[in-house]
Amino acid sequence: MPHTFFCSQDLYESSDIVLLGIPFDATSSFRPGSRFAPDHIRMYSEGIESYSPYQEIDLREIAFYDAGNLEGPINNFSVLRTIIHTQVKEFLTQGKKVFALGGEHLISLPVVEAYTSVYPDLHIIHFDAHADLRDEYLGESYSHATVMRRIYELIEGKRIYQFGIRSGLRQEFEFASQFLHFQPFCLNAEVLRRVAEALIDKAVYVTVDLDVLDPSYFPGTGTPEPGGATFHELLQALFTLEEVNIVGADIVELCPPYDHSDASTMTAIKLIREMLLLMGRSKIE
Ligand SMILES: [Mn+2]
Repeated sequence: MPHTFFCSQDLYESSDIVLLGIPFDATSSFRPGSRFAPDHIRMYSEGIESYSPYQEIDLREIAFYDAGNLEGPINNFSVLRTIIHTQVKEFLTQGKKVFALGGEHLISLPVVEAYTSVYPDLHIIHFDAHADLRDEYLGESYSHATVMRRIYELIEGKRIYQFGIRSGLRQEFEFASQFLHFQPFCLNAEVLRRVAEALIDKAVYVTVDLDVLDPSYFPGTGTPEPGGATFHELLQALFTLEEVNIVGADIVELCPPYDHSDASTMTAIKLIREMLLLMGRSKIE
């Protein structure tokens, strides 16, 4: 069984991108299990080709290093938050781009916190079925359902762009419409192209909650939400960011126990390949 994502380079020092597994799912309220995703993804990663016929680049041409999983208390977010922040900041100060593998969506908060300390003008592109803008959920301020609200508090102004949202409270939809760049329901490539143009000189972080995909394509997730994007639509949405300076990214909420066919895992792996190529291609062109 491979212990690293396939095509990972042997040396951290010469890599541009660091893949970091964060197997945390303690606040998953409906169907936990995303803690298994990073290792499951690695184990199955050799099931796809390293060459992308979409971007016409091979993953072997990209200098990325799989740093394994972050170790920490799996049930204690306040401790884990500091551990994630410290580790990500260390990677960033060593000139790396970080690609985080969740785990549940709450892991994005400390990753983004580390990013904003290095990139104070960070912009965020967020793909998700859920707005994740609640102020609290089940008595918790820190939850997969509040993560974008906490990130909003970290980042002043309209620097968050949400796509694909089709579930949330009335207040979350009102909040998003008022305070964020909000494109609910579909992944409109035309709108994304305009966003990409507007962000051309910015440092951008991309967070992908895989439940943005329709459950018919992606049943292996904690909170499936009908009415989502196709795989092709999400891929095309990501490709509109080709010229954008993606300084960091995460992919979250794959929950392998809920898809025994592993089609969801393969979907996640293919998206990771394409996102690594998007992040790394500027170095080889
Ligand atoms: Mn979600």
